[in-house]
Amino acid sequence: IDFKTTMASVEFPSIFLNASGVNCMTVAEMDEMINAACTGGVVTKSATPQQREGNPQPRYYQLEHGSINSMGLPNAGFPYYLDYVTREHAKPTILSVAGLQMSDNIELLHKIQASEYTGLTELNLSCPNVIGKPQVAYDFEETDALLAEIFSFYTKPLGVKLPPYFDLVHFDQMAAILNKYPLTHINTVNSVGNGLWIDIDTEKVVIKPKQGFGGLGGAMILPTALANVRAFRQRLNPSIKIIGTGGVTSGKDVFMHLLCGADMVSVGTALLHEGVGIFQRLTDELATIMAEKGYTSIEDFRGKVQDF
Ligand code: RRO
Repeated sequence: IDFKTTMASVEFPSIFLNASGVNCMTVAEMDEMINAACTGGVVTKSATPQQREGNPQPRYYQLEHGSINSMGLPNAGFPYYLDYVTREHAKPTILSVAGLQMSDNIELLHKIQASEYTGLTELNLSCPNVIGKPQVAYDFEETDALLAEIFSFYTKPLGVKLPPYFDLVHFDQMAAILNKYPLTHINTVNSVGNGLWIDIDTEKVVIKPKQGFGGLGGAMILPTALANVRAFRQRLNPSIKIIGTGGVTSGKDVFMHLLCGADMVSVGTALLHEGVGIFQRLTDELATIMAEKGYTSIEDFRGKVQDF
């Protein structure tokens, strides 16, 4: 079975990507994603203008059915990631960027526009963990104004990383905004922001930053991720592709993301726990499900989830 896919004229050898933040902080980690079997390419850690250490440790904790993190955007700085994606690689790259304020986002995109890089960029509008900074994409007016300003000068392929939404009206409102702009894709969902977990022996929260509040990932967020993929696929222009992110641990989960309309699928928490070998396993499991159902191509079922 052929799992090649094209997004914004970029040809990916497989539908699988890392979720930004996992296995993509350093050149060695990004190379490992590119060189691993069955990956489509690599998404960089979200880059800020300057290098950052991030929040105090411990800032990641594995839960029974997922994870909680408040990393706080540790990254090697925008020039490091721009340099990486501008070099030749065996598979495509997606440059993830995250301004700490609106002026940063504009400045980063001006730099990409002026650079040699012609590949995909993804603007992270949904980091839940920078102390004192709300998730941009929960402010609809601000998101609209930011995209209007960006597309007044930006002509390269650009997508956005979105936080999960939980109300159908919010899907309507955000899709109406996104449909005004020539976005290549959305990536949905970022972690479910500001969850909390407690160790009952110590009676303490399990991560240090933000009094224990952090973004949830992994199996526990799969239903939220599927809902966001489907809701946006039903509302967005067909030209805006969807990277489905959230809760993937098996080929079944990938199959559900694709049924909801995902064009590509990315893996965060499960990649962190299992390593890049997970992409071969997911590919084999997906191929088995497809063979059982008589599907020979993803197009046979993509976006074709049926109502009850
Ligand atoms: O670095 C982080 O704390 C982080 C980011 Br930028 C993000 O977008 N999502 C997340 O769960 N953690």
